[in-house]
Amino acid sequence: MSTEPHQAPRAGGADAQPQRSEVLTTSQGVPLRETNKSLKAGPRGPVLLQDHHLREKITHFDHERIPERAVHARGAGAHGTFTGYGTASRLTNAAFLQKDVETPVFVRFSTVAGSRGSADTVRDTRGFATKFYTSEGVFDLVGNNIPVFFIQDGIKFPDVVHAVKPEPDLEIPQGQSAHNTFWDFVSLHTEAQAHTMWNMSDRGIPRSYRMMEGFGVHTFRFVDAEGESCLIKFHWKPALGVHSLTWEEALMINGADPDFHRRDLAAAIEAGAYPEWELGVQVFPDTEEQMFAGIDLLDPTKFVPEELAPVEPIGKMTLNRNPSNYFAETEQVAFHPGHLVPGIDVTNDALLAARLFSYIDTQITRLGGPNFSQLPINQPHSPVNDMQRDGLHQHRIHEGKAPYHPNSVDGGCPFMAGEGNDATAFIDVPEPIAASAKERRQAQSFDDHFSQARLFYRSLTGREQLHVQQAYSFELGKCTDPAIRARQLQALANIDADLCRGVAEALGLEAPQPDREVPDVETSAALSQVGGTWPVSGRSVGLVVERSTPAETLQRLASDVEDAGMSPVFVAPTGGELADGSAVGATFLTARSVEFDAVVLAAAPAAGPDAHPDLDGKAGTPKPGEGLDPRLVLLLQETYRQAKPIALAGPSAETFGAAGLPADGPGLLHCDVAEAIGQISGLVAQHRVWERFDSPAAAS
Ligand code: HDD
Repeated sequence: MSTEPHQAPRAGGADAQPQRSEVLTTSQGVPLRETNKSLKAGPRGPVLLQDHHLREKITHFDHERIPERAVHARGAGAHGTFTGYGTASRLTNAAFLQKDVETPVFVRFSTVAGSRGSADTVRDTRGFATKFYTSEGVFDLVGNNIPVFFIQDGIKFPDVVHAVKPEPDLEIPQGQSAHNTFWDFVSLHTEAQAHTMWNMSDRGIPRSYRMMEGFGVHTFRFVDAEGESCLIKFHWKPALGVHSLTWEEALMINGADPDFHRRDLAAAIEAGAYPEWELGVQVFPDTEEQMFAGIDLLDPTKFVPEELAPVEPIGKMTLNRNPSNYFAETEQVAFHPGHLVPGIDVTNDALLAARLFSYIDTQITRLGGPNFSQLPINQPHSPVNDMQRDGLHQHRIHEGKAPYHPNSVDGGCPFMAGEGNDATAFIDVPEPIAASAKERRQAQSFDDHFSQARLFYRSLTGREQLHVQQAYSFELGKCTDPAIRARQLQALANIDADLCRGVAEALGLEAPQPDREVPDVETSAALSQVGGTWPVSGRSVGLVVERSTPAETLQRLASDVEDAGMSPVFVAPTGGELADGSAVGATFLTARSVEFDAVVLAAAPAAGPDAHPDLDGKAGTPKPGEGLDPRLVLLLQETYRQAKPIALAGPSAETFGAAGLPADGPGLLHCDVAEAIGQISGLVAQHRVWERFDSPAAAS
């Protein structure tokens, strides 16, 4: 079964409008003879107002930009398919979750704080929003890569966003939380501490959108055909595992390739390494208390450890097509947590309530009116038969005379679901509302702001904990207000004494004592990213070669990398053609270590006259023809520092020493061309050579 597009002109489909070979016209379809010169009174005379083409062209250009999203402005999207496993059938009658039902999807990943042109690898939460074009209408799952949120009530959203966005006087810093106002807010408003802890961990700097989990955050409801309901939390699990950059990599990438995540997603899809996630749910009984294991399921600053409620897989998503036009698709896509389908309903989470209002409201400004769901990327693939009429940018030509219900003028059309037809309708769960006084107050079960931050921190390995400590030290080191630092240290003292001590030491301050009792926690092994092996699909391998590298070596290495599902990039001292006719993918000047998950040397070029002088000071200054090219030394040292595997497939084992690396360092291989990629991919599957971090020349 599949949900075919209905009535919508599909981006990239037959109605797409590429640059065509036909005659250039005005917007009114009038053919043009000239578009490069304006109409003037003589070749050097003034431009004439009557030049309609000039005015039309410039006017359209003047209005090409729309307001960027207030949050999540920077993003990347992709099309794909979701297939239901049928395992959710016992819990919900949502059609797209039934067995083998295929549903088209569009996903937009994003950072939260930065503006549309900001860098991809800043420390931040990532958005993970999925639009399912189901046979029963659009369902949007608008989640993040972190399962908890900063605030418990949507009325605080403008506050947290104003605090993290650039400070308003100078609009500094861009896409960063390392500044006074952010830490001022989270230290005063301690319910933000759990989310902040996740941000300071490696989850805040993902290796790739393809390697992130996604979370619906709120508790939702599933409802079956009999009206039985249960509470659920949505989880996306990436097939490639959850992996992160090191902080040093993130900083370097921000300069070397600010589009790193966007490029990585598109390149993997282009190479056929289609990213995949399994959708799963944690299931809880829909009791009156809506509590589970002492956790208030309506508190979005809390998550439920998987050890207490396992994630049950209910379907799989594959992203297999890049957008053909960024603006039309990725920019104009409009998500909304209120876009629900029969079988899925909301709960009384106060954060969700504000979202149900906010998203439709924001689209009206951003997309210029109430008809944004008529944009191709937002159109449901199921029939739309609403009674909304007119408004800015109305694209439909509605027929009939009676867009109201009930009516007799148009024969009573359209009818309600169930009135002589078999359409399934959205049913609101008839949840009893307890009689209570109106009040601006939070339940007591929302009061504990620290134990889940502690739970997360204590579940990490020592290496990951060190990263957290370094991240807090960096961010608070950028805070210039001593009172804010002191207040945040107090919050850390309540979370974990060792963490607090480490950060205090880095800041040159005294570690405070806890100022309250925080309930102790069971740790959750599922939260650590270290350990395990994962598919290497779409990983990038730098193959260092030179013009003289034999064609068979080039071909063997490239085909072995591709056969392993990874992407080869030939890196050579200069650009041009290689012995097998293929092109150099990156030169020593343009390539940077952070672009590769592993490096294999088929050659070890010596310093040449083209060595970049700026790098000579850093990497030694061999004379031309003597010693390794200093740019190669830099590439190898950085790759080593970031604990990524390096193989010598040709050059002698002394090459490691010549690059200043310990010959017996972990993850340094010396092998035949025929074995190199097999050995390398075994190490890439672990994401990093973790034991390398314990050796002196490595970063942490
Ligand atoms: Fe939000 C965008 C995720 C709370 C108001 N949000 C937005 C996007 C994601 C999230 C992924 C980008 C969608 C896209 O790619 O177009 N937001 C979340 C999550 C939240 C959350 C997981 C908490 C669990 N958001 C939240 C609250 C409010 C908003 C409490 C307001 C009361 N969010 C917005 C917004 C945005 C948005 C301002 C900006 C652009 C848009 O909606 O379409 O309305």
